[in-house]
Amino acid sequence: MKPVFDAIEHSAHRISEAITNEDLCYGDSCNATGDMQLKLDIQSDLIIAEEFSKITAVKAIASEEKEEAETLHPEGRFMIAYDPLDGSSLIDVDLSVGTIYGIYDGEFQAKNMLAAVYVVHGPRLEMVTAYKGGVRHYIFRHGRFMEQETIRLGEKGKLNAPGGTQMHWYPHHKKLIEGLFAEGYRLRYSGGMVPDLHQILLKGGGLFSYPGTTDKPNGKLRKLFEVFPFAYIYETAGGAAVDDKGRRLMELPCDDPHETTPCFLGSKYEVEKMREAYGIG
Ligand code: FDP
Repeated sequence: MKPVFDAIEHSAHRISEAITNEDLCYGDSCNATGDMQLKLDIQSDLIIAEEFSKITAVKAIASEEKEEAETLHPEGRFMIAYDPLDGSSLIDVDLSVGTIYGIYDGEFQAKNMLAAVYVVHGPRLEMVTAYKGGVRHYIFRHGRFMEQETIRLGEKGKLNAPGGTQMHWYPHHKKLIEGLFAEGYRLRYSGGMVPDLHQILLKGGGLFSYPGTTDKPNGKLRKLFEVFPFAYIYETAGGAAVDDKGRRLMELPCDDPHETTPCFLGSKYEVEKMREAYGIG
């Protein structure tokens, strides 16, 4: 696994350089889910694919920017799914963005996940890994990632990050979000999944939700590229991660690489509140 983590670190550094130094310019292609694709998404994707192609232990990669998975080393062990630059529309207003990785032993199913990693491109370059039961935080300083504290979520937090268009929320979801605010939770939502979940993780807990809505019953966030890695990280940190039926996200099948699911990630207290509001026994 060490060479895989090294490749992720090299990619993070190179993507950070690209974000800092490249002109912002819109490409004329669309990604697989129809969003406009920024030039930086494409560059980040190329950087990551190039770094993984040097690692013989990496059997195949699947990118959020591509329709199909790609085989790199047929004899390799690891299958890696990644979102090269999540929240890239936030770059033109200089908010934080991130890269998300899920590392699998075997096919791309949550039950096969061995490790998950995300990188935050913010005022600083940071990385969080979940591997072998621990969630570790790293900050990039003087040319390398330096390990910080181990991360554990509290039983209950203070932050509420509610995604989705409010006019399309179902009444029970509105009740959940308003109930948390009525308990004193504070709104923290940038529109970037990586920094929004990073903030909740580092500040002790809360709830990030991206529900099914009347216009998007299956939510927006992709299981393989966004939801599974964060579910793995949150559970490893002592939190909970479920869908709108209260099922563990890590137990959901993935039938299509670009499949989405409603998701609720947080500390245990807030996820319990979600179950109550959604009428899940
Ligand atoms: P983006 O569309 O900017 O790439 O899945 C992508 C994502 O951002 C997440 O990072 C973010 O949490 C979510 O979409 C934000 O969606 P809304 O704008 O609907 O809140």
